[in-house]
Amino acid sequence: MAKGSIVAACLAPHPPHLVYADNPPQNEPNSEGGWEQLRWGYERLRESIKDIDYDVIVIMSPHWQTYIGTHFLGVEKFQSKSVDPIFPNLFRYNYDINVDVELAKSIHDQAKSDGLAVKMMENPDFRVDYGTIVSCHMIRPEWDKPIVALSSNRGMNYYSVEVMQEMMIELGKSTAKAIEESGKKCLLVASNSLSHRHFVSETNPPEDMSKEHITSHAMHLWDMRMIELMRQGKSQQIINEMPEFCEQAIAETDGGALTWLLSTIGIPEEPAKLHGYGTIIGTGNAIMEWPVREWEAQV
Ligand code: 2X7
Ligand code: FE2
Repeated sequence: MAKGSIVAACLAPHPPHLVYADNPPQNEPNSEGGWEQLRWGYERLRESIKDIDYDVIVIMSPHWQTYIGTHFLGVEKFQSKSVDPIFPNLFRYNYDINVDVELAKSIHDQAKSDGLAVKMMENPDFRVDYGTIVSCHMIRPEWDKPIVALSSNRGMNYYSVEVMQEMMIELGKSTAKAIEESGKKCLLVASNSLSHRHFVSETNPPEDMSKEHITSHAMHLWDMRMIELMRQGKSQQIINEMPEFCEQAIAETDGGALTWLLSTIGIPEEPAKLHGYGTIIGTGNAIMEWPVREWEAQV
């Protein structure tokens, strides 16, 4: 059997506003658009990966929070309605998700044998978090690929960003090993915003773009710094600066998804492509792609 591989890794933020603004049939509320900079960024990402053959999306979302280890969706199919707890006016989405339980179990087993705390989530009535749903929808609105979904272990809340990162770096190595042994081609996704300080009230209508901007200059500077580091291939420096970034920008990378993603693709020195950047209720969001398939073709 041929070795499995990662075709591309993506930073793919999940504010439900993006789905709301796109008006897909799965979502109940209707909008007049909005957040086009980011939605065009997702268009560019979809265009960039449209001719790539891959089997499965492997995603970690900070909105599925687990406090004892990392959990994996472990049921073949989830079908229900996801209502955003903070924005029920924007996101009431009917989802129908297929899970690659075989690959999920392989990553779980590898992580377990590498000494990490892990659990398969086998409750068929479990409600899939909106972070996973929004990022997958924006990347692949056809929903024709199965997913492997990993929870965000809140190591940072119990300990520190440093401990969280040590755990995510190990989990990334286990993920990479299991993918290679699976023989499958995977699209890897970290579902999170960058700076995460948001406004506390909503405009009317929510898609009024005359009111949308970053919450502060400091948040802007942090977002631009992180994007530049990604574009320059300085993954190790991103990991080194993560404690300050999480603390000062209240960054959503605190859930570990970006660190896990960088570790899974070997903390690359190759540059990431920026497909788009924009703010959503004041938070900073970048759509990035590490085109791993292109680096491997060069070797
Ligand atoms: O989950 C989110 C987010 N990360 C950023 C902004 C707005 C809503 O939801
Ligand atoms: Fe979020």
